[in-house]
Amino acid sequence: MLATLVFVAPRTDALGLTAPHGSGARDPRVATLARLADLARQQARAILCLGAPAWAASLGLDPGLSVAPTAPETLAGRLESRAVYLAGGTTQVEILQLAQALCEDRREVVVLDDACFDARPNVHLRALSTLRAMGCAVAPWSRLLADPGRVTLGGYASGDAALYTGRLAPHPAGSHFAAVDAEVAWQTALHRGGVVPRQMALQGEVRDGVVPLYRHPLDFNPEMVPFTPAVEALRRAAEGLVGHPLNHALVQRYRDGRDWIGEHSDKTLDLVAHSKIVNVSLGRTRTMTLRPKRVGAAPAETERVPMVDGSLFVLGPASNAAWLHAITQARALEDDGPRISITLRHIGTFHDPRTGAVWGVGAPWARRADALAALDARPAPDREARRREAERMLACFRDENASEVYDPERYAPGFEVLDLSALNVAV
Ligand SMILES: O=C(O)CCC(=O)C(=O)O
Repeated sequence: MLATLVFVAPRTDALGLTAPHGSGARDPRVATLARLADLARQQARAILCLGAPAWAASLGLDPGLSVAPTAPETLAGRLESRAVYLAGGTTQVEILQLAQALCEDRREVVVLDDACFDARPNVHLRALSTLRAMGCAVAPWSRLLADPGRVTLGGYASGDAALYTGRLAPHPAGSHFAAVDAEVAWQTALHRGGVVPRQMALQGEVRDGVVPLYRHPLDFNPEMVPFTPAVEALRRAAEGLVGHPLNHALVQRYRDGRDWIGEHSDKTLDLVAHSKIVNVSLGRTRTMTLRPKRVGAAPAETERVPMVDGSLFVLGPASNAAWLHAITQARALEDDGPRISITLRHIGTFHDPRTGAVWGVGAPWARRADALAALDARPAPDREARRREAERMLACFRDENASEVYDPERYAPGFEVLDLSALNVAV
């Protein structure tokens, strides 16, 4: 039997939760508990709710799962599974007694620390150290996502963003992370002359020497190579999930918990309209934050997605337009070892490095022949012209970060520069 998940709220006011589930207001702690309930249901875990039926109902759980937290020893005897996870509140004496009874029975008790709350943080911390001293383990709630089954945590951001687990076939040699890490030629990237705090590589569908071109705020794109075998297998799984081609992969390596990427929305200049973006995560869990661009959005509206090993995060066009995302530096709870992310996109702009032609959705010319004819008809743009074009492109990128509206027209009539290198004094 899969481990039991026990939601604890002997007194509903004890957790200091301000916005009950379904009230319309967002309280990130309620959202976390509701996600956890959703996850446990999908994993067919036994769920028990210690507290009032209204508390169970507020998490979207069957109020019938509610049990009064009396007689902890009897309750411990009724829980059949070897491992028991605790979420919600930890400070009530009945909970400490239940945990003690379970530990004495040599069960594995895991306190899901980032899904436990109390209106009085100091009391909460004291309860946590008591639970540790009893022999309870402490882990983030994303630990439950490590089970191999399929889970979908949907409804992030504007509603078209979701985290999927259990979608990848096992790698024949044991680890997708090790395979990708070994076959990718990692490079250092620069933005406005500064080193980007993570390693990068570019792979794509290279056809007859023509490459898909994705422009975003970087001084130079790493050299693009055709998909390597382990990346190709992941790309196919991601294509199966979203149901459209993904011809471009930005592969990034966060060397440890100090590497990060700042808040941004993905640039739509070169994306096929309305396509989805997929982030495959390998290795250590890191958190993606999602924050509404809306002016006046409350900090509490920020959502936190645990990007666990083997998960696929789908970012739909509505969420990309209205929300910013980032990978924050690791916090104490998170494991700060290396993580690889593979961001897969459907690119509609193409570049032929032999001729310099650029055509497609993000270029002034829709067709290759027209791009070539234009190149033949005029002298190559000088450095000042390229600088002006790169400056215009950067201004559009900034505008897209600030605007909640998906508007491909912001980039009209399109760009020929490949990157922002023309903005560098040294170039
Ligand atoms: O590492 C990740 O999962 C996020 C990458 C990302 O946001 C990007 O490349 O735009």
